[in-house]
Amino acid sequence: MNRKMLVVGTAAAALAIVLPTFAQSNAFAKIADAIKYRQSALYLQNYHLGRLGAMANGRIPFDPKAAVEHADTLAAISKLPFGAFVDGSDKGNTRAKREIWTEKDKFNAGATRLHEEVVKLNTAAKSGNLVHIKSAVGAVGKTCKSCHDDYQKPL
Ligand code: ASC
Repeated sequence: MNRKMLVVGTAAAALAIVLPTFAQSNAFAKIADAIKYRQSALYLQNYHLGRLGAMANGRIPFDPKAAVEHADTLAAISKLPFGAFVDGSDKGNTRAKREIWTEKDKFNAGATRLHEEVVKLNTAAKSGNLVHIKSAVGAVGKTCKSCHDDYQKPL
């Protein structure tokens, strides 16, 4: 490995460590950036949970290696949306309800529950047991739904 590769590699590694906490610092230049950020993070969660759900209910074949990758990605990203519900971001291109900001403790407790269930899903994926994965996918989905029921404006 030459010096340039080493520098690039080290910078990439540092970025990989810094990025997941970026949202926590609320360092958004514009409110619209925060809204886009959390919507993007939630889109990715929906994608990866959706692939696991499709394996769990037989819509796509069970691929144990892919299941672990999806579960690892979910574990890496499941805190990201919640640093982006910054003050003032109830207005704009968003379905977020005002109650997110007036019931912060309850909202944050839901975020914690999501992450806890995602950690269990990760363990289930690593067990390679589809029955365990199925039940863990359901538990994660329940935390999504509970928060959407309380805090997302209907379409
Ligand atoms: C998802 C997603 C949700 C939840 C919910 C579970 O993948 O986008 O909102 O799961 O549908 O009931």
